[in-house]
Amino acid sequence: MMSESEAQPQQGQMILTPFQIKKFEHLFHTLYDTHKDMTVSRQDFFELLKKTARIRQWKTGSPGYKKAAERLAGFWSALMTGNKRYRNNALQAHIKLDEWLQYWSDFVMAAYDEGDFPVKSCHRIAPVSYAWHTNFLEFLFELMDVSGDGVIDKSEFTNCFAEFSLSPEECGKAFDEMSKDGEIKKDEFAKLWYQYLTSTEESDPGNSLLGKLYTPAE
Ligand SMILES: [Ca+2]
Repeated sequence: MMSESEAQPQQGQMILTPFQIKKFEHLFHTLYDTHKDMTVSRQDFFELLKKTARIRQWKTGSPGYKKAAERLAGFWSALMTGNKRYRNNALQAHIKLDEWLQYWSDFVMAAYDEGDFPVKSCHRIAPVSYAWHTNFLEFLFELMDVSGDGVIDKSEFTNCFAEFSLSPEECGKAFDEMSKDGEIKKDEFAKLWYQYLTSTEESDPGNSLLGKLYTPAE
């Protein structure tokens, strides 16, 4: 019989199920690799800033734009710091898909350890902080809530994800699966993301967050 410590997966071990891998690939392609060069790089975060400015109609150099630029630069830097151990080349200034998946596999392991959102860090071998990601989700929520009433409605959701090439039909369908009352509150948004990032249950509503799952060409 294995002891508990022997049975536990270790950092660096791939624990994602095929369904979870599909979700993290979809996240990579939809929200992050907006340049479509199969890596996540600083360029993608510049692109995110442009999308942000368009969604909120912020002019370059306006206070909203400046704050968004600062926050996005912080997310990029924290992602690169946390992802360091997963990159083969220390000088590599971008993240490849396999490095991305291993990073998130350890995130999911930490999430299972903590059992709730926000997932703070993975302590199994060496600490990796995920605080940036919790802040990134807060950023996304605030970005979407154009009316500023503290909830996301269907048109706000659709307006935001149009920038990420999701069709209005796809957004409407995703929104209906996630919300019964026509709005998504901040705590509900966090819960949906937690499902997207960790759930192995295909029927969980959070899996609809980024529309239909991207299927790589066979
Ligand atoms: Ca709103």
